[in-house]
Amino acid sequence: MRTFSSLRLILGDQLNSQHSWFKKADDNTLFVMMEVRSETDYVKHHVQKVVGIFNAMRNFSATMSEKGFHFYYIKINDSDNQHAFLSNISALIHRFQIQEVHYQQPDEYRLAVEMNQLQKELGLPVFKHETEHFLVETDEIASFFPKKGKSYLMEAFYRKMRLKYNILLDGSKKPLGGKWNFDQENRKKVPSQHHIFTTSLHFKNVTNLLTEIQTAGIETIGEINPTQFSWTTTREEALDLLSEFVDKALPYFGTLQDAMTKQHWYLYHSRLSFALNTKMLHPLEVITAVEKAHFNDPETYSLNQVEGFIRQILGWREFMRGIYWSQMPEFASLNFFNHQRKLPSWFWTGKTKMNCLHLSIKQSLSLSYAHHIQRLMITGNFCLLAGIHPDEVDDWYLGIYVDAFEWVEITNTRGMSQFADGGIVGSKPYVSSASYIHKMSDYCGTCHYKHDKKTGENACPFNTLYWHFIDKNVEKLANNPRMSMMINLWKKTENEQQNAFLRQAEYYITNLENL
Ligand code: FAD
Ligand code: DLZ
Ligand code: SF4
Repeated sequence: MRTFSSLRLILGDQLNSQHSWFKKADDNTLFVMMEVRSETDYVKHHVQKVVGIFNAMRNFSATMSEKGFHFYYIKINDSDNQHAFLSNISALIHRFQIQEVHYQQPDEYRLAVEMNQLQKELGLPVFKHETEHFLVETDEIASFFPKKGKSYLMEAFYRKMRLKYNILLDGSKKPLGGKWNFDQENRKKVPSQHHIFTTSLHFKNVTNLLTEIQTAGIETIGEINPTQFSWTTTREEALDLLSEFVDKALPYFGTLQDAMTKQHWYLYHSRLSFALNTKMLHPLEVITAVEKAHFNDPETYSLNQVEGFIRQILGWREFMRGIYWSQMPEFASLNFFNHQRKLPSWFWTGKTKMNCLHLSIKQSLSLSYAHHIQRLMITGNFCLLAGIHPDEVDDWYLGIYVDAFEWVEITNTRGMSQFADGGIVGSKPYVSSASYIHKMSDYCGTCHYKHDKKTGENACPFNTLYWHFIDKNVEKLANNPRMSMMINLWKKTENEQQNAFLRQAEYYITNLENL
């Protein structure tokens, strides 16, 4: 009977072939991966997310096995699968006479707690390791984010990270171009004559895997075309996408980063989040590829495109992880505005007359993807203005997006988008009326509602829900300097008009299902 002295567990989002565990193959170590119901069922995931993760996990196990590492892979329908990490590991310890267990720090609090129990439950030495993925080490987080409940400024964090990794700096450690941030140049709508020339989709057939998932009875949301699955599920595919992104999309990324259009679902966005979050790609290799493009050809890859992109990964992504680990578990139940409403059922069908929501939700259901501004300023903006309970909003986001893992989902959703943390992540609530959506998209033109109408029939709901939100939260937002202009404007609005706005908003709120 074959034995191994140590077992190394690899979770579905730990597909890091560059990890020091894989420097050299040895015959005493058994790497273990498993498809388990405890992970497929903690939220109802989009079907493409489950397929994507299983497909990427299987590819990883196969590639590393070819390189000589011993892998034990438990598939979803294997008869000995006990569908939980602990019980599957226990069985393997017995079977292979394992003497010690190793795991990499999980990215989710829920699993970190579970893993902390392993030693006690297994009665064997258990060792925790870094994932070697993030740019702030786990034990460095406390120095960047020392206090619970405190507000943090992403911009200050980002500058420290630029200095730490020497990114886009000149010889005297000053930011290239004399500015840390080029956001002012990055708020353009898609120009009317613009021809979109971006990355392409590369399809693969996942029909057999989908059948296995269906046979297992896993409940999912959303749609899939199994012969045209487009998410990258190997490191090679992810590297190809990165290189195509740099060639084709990066030259426009910054300028059109906030734009929304019916013409194209990802526009100049990279679609790299799934590969990054499952660790097939390292954030620094993405950042350096982008920085290098600027150094080699600063005209094509101007600073505003490149800095805008790098900030998302070196800044926002690491910032969100730092917030997550410094604020959990309390963060998961924050509800600053005490919002209590349920999500309208059309969040699972896209059947609403509000065109921006219809398009963004439909796209999310069919592709398991929406870009940042669709997530923040369409669905997120609506949920905040409509007073939806942050738990409901979190569950929806955690389930629907292929890149959704709690550390980056909850900080973006409950924090940045719902301001349920009262301002730990962001310095003001991201709310807007229809004017922002009309300015940044081509959604309003064919909408049932009129973007420039505030009251009466067909008035865009965003317009009065916005003022209703301000009115309801005047006290809560009174000390927020970034909200004072809007609060003052509201206070100066004549009573009669205020009442008309509030009546219209109340009507919409009581009829959320029918919007
Ligand atoms: P690009 O626009 O090409 O950006 C490049 C990369 O930057 C992304 O791949 C991502 O790794 C990183 N990035 C960009 N913005 C953020 C951000 N705000 N926080 C962290 N990383 C960022 N991102 C997730 O990875 N998982 C989530 O579950 C998630 N949930 C979100 C929920 C809400 C309400 C909002 C407003 C944003 C959320 N984001 C999430 C952030 C962002 O929307 C996605 O990272 C992005 O849309 C992924 O698509 P992309 O790879 O094409 O991104
Ligand atoms: C999201 C997910 C799903 C759907 N299934 C699995 C699985 O069967 N096995 C696994 O190891 N991981 C899965 N994952 C990803 C995990 O939930 C992920 O490791 C945690 O969310 C930690 O970030
Ligand atoms: Fe959305 Fe209002 Fe524009 Fe319609 S009019 S697309 S509901 S912002």
